[in-house]
Amino acid sequence: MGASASKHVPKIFQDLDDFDRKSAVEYEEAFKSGGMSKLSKKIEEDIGKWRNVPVNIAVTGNSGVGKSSFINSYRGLKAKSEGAAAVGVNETTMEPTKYMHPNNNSVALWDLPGMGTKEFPKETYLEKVHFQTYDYFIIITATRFTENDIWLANEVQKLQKKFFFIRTKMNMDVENDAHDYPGTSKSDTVNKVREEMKQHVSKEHFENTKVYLIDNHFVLDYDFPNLVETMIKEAPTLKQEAMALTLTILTENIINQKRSALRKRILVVALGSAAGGAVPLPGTSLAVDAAIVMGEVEFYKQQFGLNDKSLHENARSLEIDVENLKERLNITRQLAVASTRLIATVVSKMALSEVAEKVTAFVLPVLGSVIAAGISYGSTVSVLMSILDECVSDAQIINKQLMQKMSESDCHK
Ligand SMILES: Nc1nc2c(ncn2[C@@H]2O[C@H](COP(=O)(O)OP(=O)(O)OP(=O)(O)O)[C@@H](O)[C@H]2O)c(=O)[nH]1
Ligand SMILES: [Mg+2]
Repeated sequence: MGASASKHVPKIFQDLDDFDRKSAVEYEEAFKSGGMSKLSKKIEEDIGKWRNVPVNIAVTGNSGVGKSSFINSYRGLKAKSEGAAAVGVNETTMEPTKYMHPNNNSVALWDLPGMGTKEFPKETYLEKVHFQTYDYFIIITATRFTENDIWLANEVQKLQKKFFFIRTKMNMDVENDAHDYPGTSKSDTVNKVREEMKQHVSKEHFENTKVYLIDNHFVLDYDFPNLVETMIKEAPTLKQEAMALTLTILTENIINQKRSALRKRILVVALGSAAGGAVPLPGTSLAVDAAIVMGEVEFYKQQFGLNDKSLHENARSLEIDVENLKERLNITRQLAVASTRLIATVVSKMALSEVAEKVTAFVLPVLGSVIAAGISYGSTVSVLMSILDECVSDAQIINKQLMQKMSESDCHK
């Protein structure tokens, strides 16, 4: 079966066609030369790599436009959260100020000092703020871009760096229009501002540059989701994974991006399944490495906003009881108190044995000796993939309900 198995890629691997054979060989070598302990060390290093990929986002714009608020929103923080950038305080930044993402020290947003001052004259501005360190420049306005904003966009472009034009405080425009011109809908205001901004930047020779209309207080609304998705899409592959796994803003696309990063990770994580750690799943012929499964399930819950803290926050946003929210989800209720027995109950409904066999057959040609030692590899992989999909589906349910709630409250404006 071995050789032919690699030709018939099981369905489960269809989105894993870049299953990295080169690193598979390295795992096999690590195991052969140093046994399970060397292999485990390598696995740990590899699955933690995304936390060491630096992503640096520079944020600029006039005073009061919402730079600090944007820095907080991107990091999933409220103004009053611990570690949040001070909002509404006129803080003159004298040097680039770094704000790290609470989930990942390697992802940072930088509040840049304004340019054109004595300390930061235009001529030396970019050098002084170390422009080469940033992956993106976020240029923010709450009205129209200033001469300095436009100058910066041009310079950043010349240096082959990426920038995004952002227009904040959309909710204020929507509310003002509805007050001043009763009957104006939210989309009327959005379309009007979009057209105004388009004409404004076209005059500055940015005909094809999108201006993202956002409101920092509503990250699932306006162009905020599209902005973060585009930032991920335009990053190099390694940074894409780091950004997707770091983000706490969950949109349908980000949930899918997280899913694909986590699926790839499963093949590596499960290599650590040691014969000694295998626990039989009652009612099935399978054994899984319980420690690995539990560890990953905790990670999924954190990634998809399914841990207690996030569930409470989401229930509050949906104006329902947290127990009621759990009722609406597929498995969270069971996994909230994850234990092997409960995991077994969850997965016993699924036809896993066949998948487990196929997984083992698929990797056997490259990872023969590792798999022989970790008898539960195939079932650990298939159990994790099933649980991952349940978590993805829960995250999508919550996301849909939040979106629906948002559109209902728009209708009542
Ligand atoms: N409605 C609304 N208010 C916002 C938005 N962004 C920021 N604000 C408010 O605008 C005020 C200024 O926001 P900050 O985030 O402190 O602005 P800043 O650009 O960091 O200001 P400086 O640090 O002084 O340059 C605060 O009261 C924020 O709550 C937004 O998108 N919508
Ligand atoms: Mg500020």
